[in-house]
Amino acid sequence: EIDLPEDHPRYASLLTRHRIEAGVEKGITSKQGLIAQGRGEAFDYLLGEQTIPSADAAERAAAAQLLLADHPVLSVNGNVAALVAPEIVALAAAVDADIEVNLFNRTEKRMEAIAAHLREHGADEVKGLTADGRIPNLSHERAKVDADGIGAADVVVVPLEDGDRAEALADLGKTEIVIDLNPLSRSAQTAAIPIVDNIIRAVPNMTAHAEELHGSESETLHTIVDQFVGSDALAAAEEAIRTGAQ
Ligand code: PTJ
Repeated sequence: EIDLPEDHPRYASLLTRHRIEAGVEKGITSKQGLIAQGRGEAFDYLLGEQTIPSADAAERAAAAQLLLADHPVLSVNGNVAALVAPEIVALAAAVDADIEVNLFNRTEKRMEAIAAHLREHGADEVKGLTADGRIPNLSHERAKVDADGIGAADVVVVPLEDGDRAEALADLGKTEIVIDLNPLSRSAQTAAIPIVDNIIRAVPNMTAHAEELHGSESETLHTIVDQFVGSDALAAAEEAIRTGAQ
């Protein structure tokens, strides 16, 4: 990490930018990832760079959904790896999920670099390299998944995902948890649980909720999931962005 003044008013944002830049230099993040980050930042600025109450509720519902899942998988792309590798490893441990590298702009080199980066941060097993499964209705490279990973998952967390892929995964009957700062994106609109928050805040908060909910009766977890309404959370996020109200 570089030396940033912690009292700088935009400290968190500068740190995030630096991590994405370092990700590009390390061969983890794609150049398009820089553009995606800029887009996300604009929404985060309008949200006040904070987890709004509806996002916290979504993170809690996501934790409950992951604890209820038979085979949860956390999908990791080049931006996610650069921003929150150790935090993804911690979430996977808290909810007993697989981690799978799944790229929009897939290259073997970047797949390997991301898997190595996740292992450096404590992941024992990283899926995605076998690529013996396919998501129907997507072009060849974009459709590749592991048959025993995302292919067999009942619940998938897809952060910063492209809309086409989010739709194709939902069409497969997977319960999708999407993390995306844009409440109007197709990914967020497609998700069973849309989380409109910066991934930097969302993932540790999901882990904290999972740790708190660990050991709860499945009935309690089901109630938390059922009480969460995705369309309401998206409307609340849009309202917060437009008016500053929460
Ligand atoms: O590593 P790859 O090849 O899989 O590519 C990853 C990117 C992100 C480049 C690719 O999936 C892509 O182009 O995504 P989009 O279509 O730009 O969508 C990314 C979405 O994530 C946008 O809606 C952004 O607002 C949002 N976003 C960006 N940064 C963050 C974010 N959401 C939460 N936290 C962020 N830090």
